[in-house]
Amino acid sequence: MGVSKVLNDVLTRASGKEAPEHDATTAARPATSAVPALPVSGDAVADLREAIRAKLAFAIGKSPETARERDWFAATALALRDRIVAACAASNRTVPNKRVYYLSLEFLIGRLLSDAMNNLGLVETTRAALKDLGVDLGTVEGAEPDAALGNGGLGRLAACFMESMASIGLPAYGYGIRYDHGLFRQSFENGWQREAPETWLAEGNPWEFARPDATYTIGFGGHVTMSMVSEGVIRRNWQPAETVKAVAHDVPVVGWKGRTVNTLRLWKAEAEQPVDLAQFNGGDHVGAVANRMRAEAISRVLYPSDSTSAGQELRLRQEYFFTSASLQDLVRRHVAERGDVRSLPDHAAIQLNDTHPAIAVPELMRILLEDHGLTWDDAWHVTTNTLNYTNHTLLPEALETWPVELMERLLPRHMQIIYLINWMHLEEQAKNGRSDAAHLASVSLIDESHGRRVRMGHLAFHGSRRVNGVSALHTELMRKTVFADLHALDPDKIVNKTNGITFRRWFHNANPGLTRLAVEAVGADVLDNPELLKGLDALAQDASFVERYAAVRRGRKEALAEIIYDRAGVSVDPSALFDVQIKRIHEYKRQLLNVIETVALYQAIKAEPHKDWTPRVKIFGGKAAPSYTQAKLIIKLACDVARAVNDDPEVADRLKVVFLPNYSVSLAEAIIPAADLSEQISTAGMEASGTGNMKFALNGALTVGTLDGANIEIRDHVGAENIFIFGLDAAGVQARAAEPHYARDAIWNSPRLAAALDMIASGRFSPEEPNRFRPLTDDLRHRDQYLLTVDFDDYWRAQREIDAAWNDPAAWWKRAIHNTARMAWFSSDRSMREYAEEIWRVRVA
Ligand code: 26W
Repeated sequence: MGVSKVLNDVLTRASGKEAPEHDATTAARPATSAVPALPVSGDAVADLREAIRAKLAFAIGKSPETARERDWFAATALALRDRIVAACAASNRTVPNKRVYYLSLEFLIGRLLSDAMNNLGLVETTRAALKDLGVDLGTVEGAEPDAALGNGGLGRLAACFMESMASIGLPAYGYGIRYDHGLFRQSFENGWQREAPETWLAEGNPWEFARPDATYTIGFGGHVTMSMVSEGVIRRNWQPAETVKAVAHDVPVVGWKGRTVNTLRLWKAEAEQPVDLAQFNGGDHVGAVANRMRAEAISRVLYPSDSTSAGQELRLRQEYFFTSASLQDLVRRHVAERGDVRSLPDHAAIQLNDTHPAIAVPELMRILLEDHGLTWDDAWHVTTNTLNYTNHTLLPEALETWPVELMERLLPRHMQIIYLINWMHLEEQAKNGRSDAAHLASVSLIDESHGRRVRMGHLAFHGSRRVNGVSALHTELMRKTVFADLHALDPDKIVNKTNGITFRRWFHNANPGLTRLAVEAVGADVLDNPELLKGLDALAQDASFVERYAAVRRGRKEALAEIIYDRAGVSVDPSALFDVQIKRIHEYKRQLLNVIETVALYQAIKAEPHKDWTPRVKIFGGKAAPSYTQAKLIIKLACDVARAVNDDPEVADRLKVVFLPNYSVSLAEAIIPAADLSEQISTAGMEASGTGNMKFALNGALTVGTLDGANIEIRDHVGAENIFIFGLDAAGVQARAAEPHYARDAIWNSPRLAAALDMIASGRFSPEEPNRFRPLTDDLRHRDQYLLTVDFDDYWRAQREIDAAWNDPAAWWKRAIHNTARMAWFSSDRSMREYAEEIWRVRVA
């Protein structure tokens, strides 16, 4: 791949005004327009045009006259996939010395077309080829459904890591589940969240290759037999009662400049027998496929809850299904290439994305013991030198535990192995003189305190060589809280790896205008090396640069205003301050704090309607887990407040409130470049890292945030004068939470907060059901687990400071530019290099 070609391509694309285009269900990508395009080779355009035409005819079976947008998308994707395969053949010529295997139950990928075009340097070529065919690239991009195979932060991180590994040339496989239905589609019915199934595969997936030759058998249930293999040596063998097939589906992941193509291998569950013919012939047509339905249920839907463990049998089946298939696959590859399974740690590093694949510990042991005949000690050595575990949350309700009884029934052999691992682990404690009951109870893999349950975090920790947190603060809290006792036994095991984001998606593709500006200012090498963004610091007060920076933002705000009008029916003024909170709805993320501040601001405007208020648009987006009643009520409150505020003529354009439905990766790509203010307001100590915070700051939004997760490191990088920090820090939260009546006292001391709560509780926003929001206000008055009341006044102070800052545009843009200039460290390329060096011990070119 010619480097200059890729640069030309990005340079051309990253220019000009973006016009929004979108279909009804997903956000469109910004399309460039009216740009004096750099010349793209006529041959390349003609070649691609003919390739797309051929795909449309021979793979889709459509003519240009009958093709729908979706058909053009599929034809374009197929034509580009051919190029990826060609690059892949080039990059896979030699067996790498060591591979990374990233096991994750979630990959929140979003759309792939712009990623693929950008990394292949074919955006302008594709645009020109489609134009020849009378088709607009932006429209084709808008026809791609999001691959929403994840809930939120953890799944999106896995997607960023996959792209970065390919871009820095790290040989890697991602392993996950090919869900038929990704994260549910959200709509609002009178402001109440409604969920509908998501159907991204309804018309197939042009990016994937089905690999029926890579199929494994996954067992469930049954019993364990014993046999004497030689004098005194007993081997145990699992005889599952039920088996399911895992069939590989590969999605190629092409890195920057097409250098490396890695594979995301997603497993689909299939029945061994598609139909019971005897039953069918006997007339029981439904019963004949019951077994098949039961097997296929495993890869049917993504569990829509992040941060609370569902604890259901189907979830455990999903976890074991994909973990076992992945381990069988990688062990088979290793043995085929290297002959001896004992050298696995030298050639493979496995990363467990949270505890969802923690069953890998006993499963790898089982494979090594039963299928490869290793001794226990050898198997344990291989396992604990190959596995690593990333923790993404310390919230107690999110820490996975499984009832021993369920594990014994579903995975009897694994339960035996876990007992043995635990027995040796506890024996070791006794040998070291630590046999006191409290210590043993704390480090045991089995929690005996409320029924007997397997602690998956402890299991993953004990079976791993390295365990990491995802921000400096989070890692520190891991050492001090949940894993304190395990940490003391092995103080080098926990390491920090602060999260990152891929700049290709979240800067170059999502914000081509700003990228073009950066390229013009500091040179095209910035596309390869984001550290060069530092050069923008010097331009933060250069009037002409500031003007262009502000113009790019203005263009994106106008585009977002159209989306807001289309989807929420609210008309907003692009010159107002766009204040954005987009993320999963969860009490600890404190969307409710933002809504209550909105109500207080509404009251203040009503009290002094002639004051010079800073015009604001409050933009919310995010999904609530379907069973999370309180989160759904917070959405309803935001919608009810929005209705009241937006309809109040006295408020007019000074305050608008919008809840955009069906938040997604592609919608985020449209919102983030248009944001002026980024809300990162979780209770300190509760957000492990956050990654949205990084996307906003990179794109030049200023952050209002607590000293939580990676916000702390963002402040360290952008400078305290370029971020608005408020509220208690993690230590302050811990201290205050121990005080009795902290919420009552905080409300008593804040007339503004009291008045806002009273207004909500009075039914002012829900006249048809005055007590609707009492569960929210009562909870704040009596419990307030997330210390919203305690932080309210300082949040209000910070927001008014922001109002004032907005009224000094030169100072505002200076801060924004410093944000963009100083965020390079948060590239996921940096995260992946750190993992490679310090966890995986694999060399990166
Ligand atoms: C078992 C149910 C369940 C499902 C998902 C529990 C917990 C999870 C995830 C660990 C929740 C999650 O997405 N955590 C987020 O991970 C991001 C990537 O590291 C962080 O940036 C976020 O702060 C963290 O909340």
